[in-house]
Amino acid sequence: MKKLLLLLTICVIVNITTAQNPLVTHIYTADPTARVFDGKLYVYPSHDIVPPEGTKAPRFCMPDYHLFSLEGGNTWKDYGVVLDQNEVPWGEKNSYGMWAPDCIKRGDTYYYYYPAKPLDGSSFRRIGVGTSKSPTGPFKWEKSYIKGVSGIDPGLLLDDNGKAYLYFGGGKELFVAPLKDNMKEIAAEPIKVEGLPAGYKEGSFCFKKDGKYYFTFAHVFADEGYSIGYATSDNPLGPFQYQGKIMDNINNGTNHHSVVNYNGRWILFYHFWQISGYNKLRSMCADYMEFKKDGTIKKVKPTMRGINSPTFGEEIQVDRHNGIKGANTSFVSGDEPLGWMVCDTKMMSTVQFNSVDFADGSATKMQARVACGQRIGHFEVRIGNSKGKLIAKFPIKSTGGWSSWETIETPLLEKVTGKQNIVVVFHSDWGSTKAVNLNWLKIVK
Ligand code: FUB
Repeated sequence: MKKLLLLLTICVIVNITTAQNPLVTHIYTADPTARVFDGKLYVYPSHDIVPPEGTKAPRFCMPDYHLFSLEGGNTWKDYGVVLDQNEVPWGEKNSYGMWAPDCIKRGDTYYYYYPAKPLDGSSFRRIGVGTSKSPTGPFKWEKSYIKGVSGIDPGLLLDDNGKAYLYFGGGKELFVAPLKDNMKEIAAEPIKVEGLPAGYKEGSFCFKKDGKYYFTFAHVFADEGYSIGYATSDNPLGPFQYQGKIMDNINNGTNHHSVVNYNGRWILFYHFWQISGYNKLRSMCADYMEFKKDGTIKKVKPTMRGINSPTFGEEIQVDRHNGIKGANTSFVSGDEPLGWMVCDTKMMSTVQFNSVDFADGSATKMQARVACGQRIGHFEVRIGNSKGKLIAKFPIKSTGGWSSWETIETPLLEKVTGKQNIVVVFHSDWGSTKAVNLNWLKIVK
């Protein structure tokens, strides 16, 4: 754990990152609100940190917000800090309480909503807003919080008729209030979101599909940890009808989420704590979500593979696989950036990774990031399955040890176009338990 935390501290200076699930590994990110603005996918998460030495840390230690956009098919760009806790005009300094935010576009203005601990002590959290002409800021922060709103987890809905709604709260009840056109004041007193089941609730996120409002929320049933539930209505103010779960409890802890339609597919963003092993140091993830014909939502099972579709020059993190046989995955050893690798590879071990984007077929080479302490064997990359078309063959050579990493390169043996599932097949001596450690693959022009 200590080593991981150290690596994260070192890696925080890197502002471009590639990963499947979790989406980024250079900092901890939680409560991801995903939005598509002008066809581009952005994520507005909160930011967990290891409490600085000497800090009387709150339960969650959250000092600021970063924001991200998806560049290419697999690269998440980190724009750095958009708001620091000590820049909140009405906030208590060093409260480390910058919980789940949201951002929405109305007209040509972006509105960023965030909760913070108010200096006036009037509430556990108030909700503030900032405006910008760009989805990535800089935002101009309003001097005061939104009057009449007290609580956490702002979730915004902009309806087709231009009316906006602010959902918020955490506790037995959740609330909604219509916003004025200025988006900085409520147009009416908040009301309870009616029709939700009993139990602790938070993380409101409402979206509209086929004329129906889907109100989603993190929910704690008495006999179970956090799940993600949803309820539907014909009216953004409710009452709603509870429909069931979108995601089961995935290991006791919060499950703040959002839903977005990107490139024609629905995606559920959520968080988990697979890097730190600790549920106050979370990492944002995403998986595809599907609707049944009757408009209900199929439960989403969290995957390692996630949603990305790496293309030229982007890392194909094969350890975030769609299927593995005869091999394992573990944290990368040595001086590599934080992440996982495929290890314990043996004769005929395979690992499958779906949806690599070969685009127009202009890739000519494939690279592999490997560490190896022996000299026997090779590994192949095939299309579709372990007997599919062979597109690359990498000889196995010692790199000086199982934690000494090198990038090796081989020509692509076939022209491949479009999105393809690839399978890596390892060859070594029968009986040998380690052929090569594989961190990532890359297709290059
Ligand atoms: O991240 C801090 C809080 O935990 C969020 O505001 C809640 O939704 C939960 O995820």
